[in-house]
Amino acid sequence: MRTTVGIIGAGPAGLLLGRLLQNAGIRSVVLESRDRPYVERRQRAGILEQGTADALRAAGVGARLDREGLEHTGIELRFDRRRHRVDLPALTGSRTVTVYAQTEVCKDLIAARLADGAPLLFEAQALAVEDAGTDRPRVRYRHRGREAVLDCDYVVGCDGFRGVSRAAIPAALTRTYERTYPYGSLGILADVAPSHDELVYARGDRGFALLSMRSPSVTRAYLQVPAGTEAGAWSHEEIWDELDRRLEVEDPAWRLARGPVTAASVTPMRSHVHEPMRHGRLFLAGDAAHIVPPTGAKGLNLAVGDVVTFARALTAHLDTGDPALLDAYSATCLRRVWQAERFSYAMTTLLHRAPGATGFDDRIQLAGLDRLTTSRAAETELAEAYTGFPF
Ligand code: RFL
Ligand code: PHB
Repeated sequence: MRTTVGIIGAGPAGLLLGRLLQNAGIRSVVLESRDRPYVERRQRAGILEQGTADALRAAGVGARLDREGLEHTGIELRFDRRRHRVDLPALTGSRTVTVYAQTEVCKDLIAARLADGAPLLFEAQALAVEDAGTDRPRVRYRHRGREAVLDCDYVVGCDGFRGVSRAAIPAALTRTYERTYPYGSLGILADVAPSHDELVYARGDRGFALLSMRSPSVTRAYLQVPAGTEAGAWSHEEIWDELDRRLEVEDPAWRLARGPVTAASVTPMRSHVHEPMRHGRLFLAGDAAHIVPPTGAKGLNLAVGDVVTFARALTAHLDTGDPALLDAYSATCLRRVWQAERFSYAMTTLLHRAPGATGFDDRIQLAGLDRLTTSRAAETELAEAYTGFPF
């Protein structure tokens, strides 16, 4: 098989890239190792930055997002039994975020691609990217038990943190930067209306808790847990009890509503950046190139920024013959990536309690949070980063 752009992975990065290229009249083939139900059900991100929601609308896949997405104009910070609301549009000149699950973004993009009749192969596992440094890169893959080759003009590795594309960039040309955090994140979904109408980020003496949502009737919540914790190690009762403790405030009117937990999983927390994000005609996008801890809600949004940048650059190159934007792809993306890395790290270390944290560490965190409630400059920095850096 031959195509212009071979896309490895049908997560949000690969699927949106396929859509953007389709809109620009550029042929592509998407290879995805899993089956469609798996890709459509995998529970992950839930917060879309302003720029991400706008990019989905501009790509023509915003209709259900506009009907069902929940636009949020603030987040709440909790610490020391106090609560503080951060008013996002007041601090950023109108920017907001939208609660719309990654599962729904993927469903919308898959439906659009299939309706267009554009090639999307499920259960097609890329085995290797070959000849990335030449003008005829190829993807070797296995589909329905048979090995095949996809000949491409360009390959974009959107195959996530555990994909194969990164390995096609020679180690001698590569630098990776990594930090693993000494805790994990236990996430649950529960069939109960969210107890607050905006997201709540809480720093407790026993660790971090986050109250989020997927819809007006589904709560999503996270707890900091010791690294290596298994999801089954906590009973549902224990999870609610711990959320209750960490979200506690002076306000007697506050109550955490409990309901049946329908999913629970633990994610290790790490920061990781692979540089460069390009080698010859192979480009990396999304989690294939960088990972952030979930605290800043940046992973999905970074993936969208990368593929918007790539689609613009390739379109300009094919239209005008000028490769300048393609040549700048890695540097352009990495600037934004490092801002998101910095913000996710700052949010994580501000709100999580490390094992062995001292009284001094606690006081520094509380002073940081207190600063956010008393300085418009500090709060503006948070609001700008949370609603997203420009693409
Ligand atoms: P994905 O979504 O991992 O998709 C990669 C796809 O590639 C496929 N694949 C292959 N296909 C073919 N051949 C191979 N050899 C392949 N190897 C892998 C995989 O099956 C998969 O379908 O990467 P992508 O597209 O870069 O998207 C990144 C996002 O998924 C990720 O950054 C976010 O989910 C991170 N994240 C969050 N991001 C946010 O912006 N806001 C959030 O609120 C947020 N919350 C989260 C999160 C991630 C979480 N977990 C589980 C990691 C909450 C959690 C719990
Ligand atoms: C989520 O709803 O999954 C979510 C929200 C905010 C975050 C991380 C995850 O910071």
